[in-house]
Amino acid sequence: MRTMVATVFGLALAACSVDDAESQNAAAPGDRPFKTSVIADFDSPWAMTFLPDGRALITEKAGEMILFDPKNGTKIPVGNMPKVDSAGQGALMDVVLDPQFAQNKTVYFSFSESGPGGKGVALAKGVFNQTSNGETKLDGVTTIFRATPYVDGNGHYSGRIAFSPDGQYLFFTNGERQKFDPAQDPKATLGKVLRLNLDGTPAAGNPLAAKGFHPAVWSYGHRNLLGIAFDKDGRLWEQEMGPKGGDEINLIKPGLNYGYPKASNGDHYDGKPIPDHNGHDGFEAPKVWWNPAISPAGLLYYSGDLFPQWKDSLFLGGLSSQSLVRVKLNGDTASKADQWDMDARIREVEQGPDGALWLLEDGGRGSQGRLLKLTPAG
Ligand SMILES: [Ca+2]
Ligand SMILES: [Ca+2]
Repeated sequence: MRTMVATVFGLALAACSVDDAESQNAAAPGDRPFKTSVIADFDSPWAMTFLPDGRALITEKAGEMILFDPKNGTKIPVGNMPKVDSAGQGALMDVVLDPQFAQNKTVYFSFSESGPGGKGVALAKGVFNQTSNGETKLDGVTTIFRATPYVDGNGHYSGRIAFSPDGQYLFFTNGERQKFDPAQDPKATLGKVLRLNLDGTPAAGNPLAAKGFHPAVWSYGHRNLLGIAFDKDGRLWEQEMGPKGGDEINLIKPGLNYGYPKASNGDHYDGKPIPDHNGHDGFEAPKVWWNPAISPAGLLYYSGDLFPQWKDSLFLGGLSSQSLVRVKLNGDTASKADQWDMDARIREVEQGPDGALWLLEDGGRGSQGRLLKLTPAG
């Protein structure tokens, strides 16, 4: 009896939703499957991650890390953060939890700093500690890896972090610092995806070490790598802000050369052409690229249940495009799926404990730095 009622209801709902979908398509093309709630306001936020208890760590560009509780809106600054050089594109950048966080309370984060030779991006870790009076800090903060070399300028640091699915390795992105050629320089970590041990030392067995590359290098020929994420099958996906008309999604494989600045489907912003990828130039071509640019920021592999239609998708924020972008994966291939206008530069996309999508607006160019929560439209 119960089953029958459910079936009848199911049919009725299915009929309704077809009608609704058709009328909505006629009236409002591109209608979105989510509703957006404004949760909080931050000062140029850059990245976020959720703690197991549902609170979140959120980084702000100028160097503050904030412990935020979505249940009551409480914000507590996290103490002991290092000095950040946040000029230009510099920032306190990514923040991720150790996969064993429940046991070891370890937090990894990245930031730009001044040092010998100029500036560069660094990776650090510390132990989360909240005392009974609420005071919150990272204990034993240690910088465990620094890009090499440090150079002048304030651009293309990258600085995104991802753990391998087995929890044994840290993948860390170093941008080419708007210097172009370092992306092809074997000795520089600039313009590279790196694979590190959890103490920041280069992982043994990296694919190019025997060829004279810096021992941390996993792949090379990248520009400004602003997102990195593993999918459910252990593939490593990366997005990078390319030259004009050359923003990319890449499937990262060990030892491969992704071409920059020798090959790109875009061209230099000063108008100088760059040969397009052609499949037989020795460079790994992107799986998806955008022209005109979307200016991607952040990369999330969606694994939640709240939006079942989004299974096996990548999400990117769009800066210049002021959008949220979905890319559908299918094995080793990827294709553009959705691009929703968000009326603000989107810097970060994160998945919440219940499968909701959380976005951080950038603080620049009129955007307000808000934290947004996306849940299914009613
Ligand atoms: Ca994040
Ligand atoms: Ca080109």
